[in-house]
Amino acid sequence: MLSQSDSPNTSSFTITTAVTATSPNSSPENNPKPPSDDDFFSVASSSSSSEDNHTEKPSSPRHPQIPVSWPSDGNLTLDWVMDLMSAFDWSSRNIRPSEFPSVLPVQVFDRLILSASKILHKEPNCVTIDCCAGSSVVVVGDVHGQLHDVIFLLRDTGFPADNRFFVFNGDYVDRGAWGLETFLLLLAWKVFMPHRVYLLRGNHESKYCTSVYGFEKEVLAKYGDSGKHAYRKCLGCFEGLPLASIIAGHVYTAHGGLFRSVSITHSKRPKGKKNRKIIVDPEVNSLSLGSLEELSKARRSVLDPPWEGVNLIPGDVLWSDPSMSPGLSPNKERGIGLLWGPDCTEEFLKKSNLKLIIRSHEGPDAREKRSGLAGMDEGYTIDHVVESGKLITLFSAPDYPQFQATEERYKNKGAYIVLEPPNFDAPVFHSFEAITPRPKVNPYYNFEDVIDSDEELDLASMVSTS
Ligand SMILES: [Mn+2]
Repeated sequence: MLSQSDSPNTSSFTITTAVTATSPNSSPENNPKPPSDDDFFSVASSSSSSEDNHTEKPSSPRHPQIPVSWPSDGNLTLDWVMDLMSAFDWSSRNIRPSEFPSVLPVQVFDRLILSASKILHKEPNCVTIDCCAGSSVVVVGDVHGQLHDVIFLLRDTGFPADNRFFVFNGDYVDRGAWGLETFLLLLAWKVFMPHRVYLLRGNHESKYCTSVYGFEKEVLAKYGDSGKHAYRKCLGCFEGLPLASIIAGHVYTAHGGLFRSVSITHSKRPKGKKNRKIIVDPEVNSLSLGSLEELSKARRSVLDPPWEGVNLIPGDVLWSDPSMSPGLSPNKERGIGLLWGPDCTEEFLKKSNLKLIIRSHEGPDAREKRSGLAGMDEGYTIDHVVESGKLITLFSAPDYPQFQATEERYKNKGAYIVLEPPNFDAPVFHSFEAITPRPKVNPYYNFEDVIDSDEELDLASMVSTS
């Protein structure tokens, strides 16, 4: 039903190309030619010959307007955002990563990141989305640098608009090869429509994860001499991302999910200076569920959310997972965050007067190892059904992970959720398949050695950075 080739929204790309053709500064001489003397992108040009049903013909046959320049009046427009999307789609298929500055010069990157950071840092930890009767809200889970799938999703559901809100649940970067383009595209939407597009933080929007799962190396490869500067700017922006949202007073969304109360948890453990890893509070009995009021007071502006000390709410919100066993307990698999049972889902919904929790954070690889919880084949699962409502996990990266050491792939679909008036609490699920084949590109991390699904992180290495 959601086949890419005949999506009704495909025509929106006409806008892009039309605008591109009339943009000022159009100068084909500025455009680097695709390298003809090597086969780095050979797959991109031959992709249309594949017999795969889900193959998409290159969606931007026309050369986009590059380099992208910052609007002279400093105000982003719909045309500008569409042009940026078109430029990223084109560059991902036609030029080398090291030529990225010829598409988005670092000066323009700086302006975009600065504009977005200013907006994001001012938002509260938990953003409130009050939508009117004629509006819908699209909720999106992990996308992990899979640019072409994100573009498909946006076209499929319809772009952000006055009557269409978006809440992204984090994990924009890492693993996939186009985390930079994905993150910047979403930042552009945020800057253009700050009260329609909401970008929440995922656990991968951190210094630790991006140094292990590829985003840092990706930025260094794409921005060369300016790479360290660009990476630092991204980290600064990550720190500003809010942690959670409340939609229409009925729906709570966050990347990992629920979190502990910090008011009564006093850990008296000695600080593990040189100690190795995984130090979770052994006083399980002291764990109790946190409130939205406590969430609003947490200090989220940290490069890596701490897993010990007093500022534990950000780490819980970004890293926790649901469980089928009742109660709250330390998330030993992850080494940070919590596991929470159906009773906690009920308690949180009831005391916050909510109907639905939509969280993300678990892909097909993570779910393969979770007994009692459903697999991620369709891009979503309904994990808890309790008296007050439901808990849903939403994952929006199809055919994940992009780079995988084993022959056998999960072939999972991604999904997004649409919430409609009047109550916005009856989720409509849309599953979609990956845009394949992906442009040929090298990974930015050693995917054969890096463990799956963020388990057993070497948390001690975060000490010096957080
Ligand atoms: Mn995650």
